[in-house]
Amino acid sequence: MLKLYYSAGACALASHIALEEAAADYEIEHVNLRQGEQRTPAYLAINPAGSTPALVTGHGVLTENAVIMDHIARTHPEAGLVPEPLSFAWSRMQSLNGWMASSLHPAIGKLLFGRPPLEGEARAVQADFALGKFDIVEQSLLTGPWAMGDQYTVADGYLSVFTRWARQAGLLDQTRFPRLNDHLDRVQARPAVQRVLSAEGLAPL
Ligand SMILES: N[C@@H](CCC(=O)N[C@@H](CS)C(=O)NCC(=O)O)C(=O)O
Repeated sequence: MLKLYYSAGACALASHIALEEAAADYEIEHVNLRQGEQRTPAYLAINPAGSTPALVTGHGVLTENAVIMDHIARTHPEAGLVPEPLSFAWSRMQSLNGWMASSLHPAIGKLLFGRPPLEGEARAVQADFALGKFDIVEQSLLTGPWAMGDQYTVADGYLSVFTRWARQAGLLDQTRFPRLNDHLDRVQARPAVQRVLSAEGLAPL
């Protein structure tokens, strides 16, 4: 059985959604980031990087949402959570997931969860920077109805993590981001996503 280490509402939500959408055989274990559980020797033995998610598989541990989600999707092909593996569409989805991991996540993460918290001018500059990343998705990357067009893929659950954070912080303005708001509503309406949110003690926003 697969085992996902996650922190409620954090980016591991994307991998958790992929597991549930795939109807995978899995269990979850919470890592309390606020209490520093990600830095305990027990957790560092699982993921030396001290971050969530980590997925324990029969072959070893995988980290990084983009990799974990792709592994889940390709080992559960019947769920259809990625375009045809090794097709150009599959590579385009990987481009989007890689960009979210390297660009969107750090930008919104620093704005909302930076330590120490950003204030004043520094916060305003970071807000401009992060919301500019959402502009890119809104205007160019989100072809709709799903991130990759007609097919729901793991990229949709991943994108919803960051739009949830933005909406919760009052930053996902309906006028500026109509497509992102519509997309988040559509993701949160999926039964698998609702089960995952409930399992993490969260509700659709
Ligand atoms: N690129 C990584 C990012 C992992 C990451 O930064 N996770 C955060 C939660 S969203 C974490 O566990 N941070 C640990 C900490 O704050 O010490 C992924 O997508 O898996």
